[in-house]
Amino acid sequence: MQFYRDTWVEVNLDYIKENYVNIQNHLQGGTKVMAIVKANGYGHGAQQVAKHVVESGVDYLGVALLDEAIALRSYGIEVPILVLGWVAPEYASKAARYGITLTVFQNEWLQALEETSQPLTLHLKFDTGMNRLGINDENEAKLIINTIKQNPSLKLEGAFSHFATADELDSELVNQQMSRFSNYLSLMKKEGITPEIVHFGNSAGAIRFPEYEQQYVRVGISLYGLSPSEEMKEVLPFSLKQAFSLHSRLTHVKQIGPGDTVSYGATYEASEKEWIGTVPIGYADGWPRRYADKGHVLVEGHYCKIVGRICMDQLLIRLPYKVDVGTKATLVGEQKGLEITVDDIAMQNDTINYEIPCLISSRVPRIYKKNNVIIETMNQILNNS
Ligand code: PMH
Repeated sequence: MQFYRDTWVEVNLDYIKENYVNIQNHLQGGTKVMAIVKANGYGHGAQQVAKHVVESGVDYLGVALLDEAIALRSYGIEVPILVLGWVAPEYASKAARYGITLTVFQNEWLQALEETSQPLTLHLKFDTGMNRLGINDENEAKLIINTIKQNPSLKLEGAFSHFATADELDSELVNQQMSRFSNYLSLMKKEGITPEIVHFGNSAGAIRFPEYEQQYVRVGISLYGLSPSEEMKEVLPFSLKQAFSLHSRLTHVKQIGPGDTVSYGATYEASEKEWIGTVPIGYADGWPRRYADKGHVLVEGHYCKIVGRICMDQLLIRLPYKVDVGTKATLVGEQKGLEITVDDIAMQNDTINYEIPCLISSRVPRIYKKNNVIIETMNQILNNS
């Protein structure tokens, strides 16, 4: 094993495949899953997740940054990759060279393009209500389409939009967005362009509107086995399996007495004789400092309260009894029938599940399991895998 610290993330690749297959089977009319692996695969590891989903049948990937797309190419991923974010026009030729698809929504962007020797594949992004990125004006749409038509090295392959509220069960904006998007698609048709690939749904859209006519849905959070929102848990047509877990091992165990305090600021004071364990994970690993208030860690199948302040590299827990140094401590995951989920951590930190695995820093090695066997480890500190 190529890491020397006692804290690691485990990614269950079988669960990712199961989530993918369930979503794919749920979709109708030939719609396929574009796997979204931006932000290091939502913290799970973009390369390993990409490789695994491609082996499982995914034939299009989505990322946020050109850098993320190039990293996947360098890793040997050959399927089309769409960059969902804005890429400076001076880097478009780089994208073309790597066969990476870019998102376009500004006419000035097209005009700033330098000559490319290879064709550049583009997807038009329409803003239908998110007001983040995208064309939100018909005249701008016409201008862009005409500019693309005049440039033979540009291949307009796709058109897409993004839902702002598909994870809310009762939202008028979803229908408004759908109708605005279909107006834009009609406009494209009138201008003589029918994109090969239309995509709109994120996880929530894919799960709630499987019949919506589109070639792809861009699926992120549910691929990793997490629900797009709490309210959506009630309408999930299949169960999602959380692929992410986070573990550590106790590096020190000691007994303290009444009046003894723990960690910086001496905020926790023992009222009796207590066993305290040191867990080598801290806020520099992305374990939120504010989690100290209510957080627990599982040790030998017991919920152990985090006591005192979370430090940069370590935190302290109260143990039910003396346990050995080296005993496993689970921060996210299961132990003896008890579980701490990503959703539990998110709720206790007043955030969404998306944020939690993304926050676990590159300092924490990732190990990848298939059939309960480790098939790969990734330690970005030593840059090995
Ligand atoms: N498409 C785009 C353009 C996105 O920004 C995202 C997620 C997805 C698809 C996948 O969505 P899902 O994970 O809900 O399936 N983007 C973000 C974001 O910007 N903040 O949180 C999720």
